Amino acid sequence: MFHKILIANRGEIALRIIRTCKEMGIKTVAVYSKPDSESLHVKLADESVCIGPAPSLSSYLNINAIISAAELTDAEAIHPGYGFLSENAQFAEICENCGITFIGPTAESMRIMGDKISARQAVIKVGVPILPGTKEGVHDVNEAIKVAKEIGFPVIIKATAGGGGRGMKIVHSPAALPNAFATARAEAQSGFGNPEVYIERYCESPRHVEIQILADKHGNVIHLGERDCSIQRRHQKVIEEAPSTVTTPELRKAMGDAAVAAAKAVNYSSVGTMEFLVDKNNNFYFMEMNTRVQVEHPVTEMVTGVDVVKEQIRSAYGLKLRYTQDDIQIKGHAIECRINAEDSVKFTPSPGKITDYHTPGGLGVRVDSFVYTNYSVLPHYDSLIAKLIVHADTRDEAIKRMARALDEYIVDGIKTTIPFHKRIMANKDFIEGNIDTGFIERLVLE
Ligand code: MV4
Repeated sequence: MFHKILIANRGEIALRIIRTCKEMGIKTVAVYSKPDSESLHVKLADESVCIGPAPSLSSYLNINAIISAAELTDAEAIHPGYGFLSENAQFAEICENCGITFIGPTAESMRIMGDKISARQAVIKVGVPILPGTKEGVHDVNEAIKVAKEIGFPVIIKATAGGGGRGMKIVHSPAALPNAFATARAEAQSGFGNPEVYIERYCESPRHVEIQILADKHGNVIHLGERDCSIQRRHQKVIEEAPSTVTTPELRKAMGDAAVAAAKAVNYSSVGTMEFLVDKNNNFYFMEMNTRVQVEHPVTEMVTGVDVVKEQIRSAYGLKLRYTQDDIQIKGHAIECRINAEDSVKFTPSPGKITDYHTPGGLGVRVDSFVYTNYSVLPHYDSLIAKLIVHADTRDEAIKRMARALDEYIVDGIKTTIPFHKRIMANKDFIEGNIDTGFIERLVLE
């Protein structure tokens, strides 16, 4: 196994990775920006290297500084976490060229899945269902109107180089298309450096259901069931749960088989996630693949007992998968609430010093965080300060356990989204499992 891994990230995910490394007997190197010197990931790692000033471009995205830190400390592998360099194929390539293992898939798999049109083409070949849409990029407005009429309105315009919902345009009529098409192309250019867009049939009020997969470098792929991430606000997930209230064993098997086939289609190795939309009739459609460990991976860990980060490291080292599909059983129900340093009504950032901090505990409660009393939440980075995860036998018990844990949680000195989560745990539609991607918008209007 690796002797030493460098973690090219900060915050809760850096701690999450360090914890698994410790259990595997692997030494860890933290990298940090100047204002992060007091962060827990620096204190918990065996060694640490400062890689630059506060702005991410100069530190956590600074490839030269990170590779230098790995060479300086003799780290054999780099774990990118999520965000930052985690889906940067060029970074993966540079690591490999320097003799450092990138803990993730190959640069080639990342490139295919990073381009949404090539991802669609790759999965269509193996029979994975997708929404009707264009097979190539759409380059002029007359062509856009022609294909939109063939698909049928409403349609959605998406950036080929996009992902995560940014820059999408929903179009309800031919008259609205020219404007939407021009705006989508301009936003794709400014957001992703590539103006190309494609068009799909728009699916109204879907569920966002994603399948976690595990793949080794020997062609073995299994899935760990689904997560329902329908509770989102402006394409930021707020609550995730496993299993989904829509999945029957049959639907889980169909989606799981599709996810495994899609992974095999791009020779995928490492952990990854296939994102699907599920419509009101329980039809599912492939949207995109995330080629990294995700924020919400703990809910899958709680219901399967599999340490996703440990399997990712083992896979990167070249070990064969030690589970077969039949070994994976979904047990109970898990929910994760993302606790952000934000105003819980306006969602504006609320950085600053945490004057008092107390985490909930008890049976079935897990807190993945990096903050402590007197820690100052920095304004430079993501506002996620903690993930509160609960596990129980049933969904009803998990909701009650989450409400209880949220009541115990004390974070003084800054505003957090804890009050917003308490509201959701008491919401009738949430309790009944009546959720789709429009849930929060309806709740905020109440
Ligand atoms: C869609 C869609 C409906 N129809 N595609 C958002 C994240 C990205 N991975 C895919 N997303 C969506 N793609 C089709 N053809 C709905 C979403 C979607 C969404 C759209 C508008 C507002 C909020 C949303 C939340 C989740 C998913």
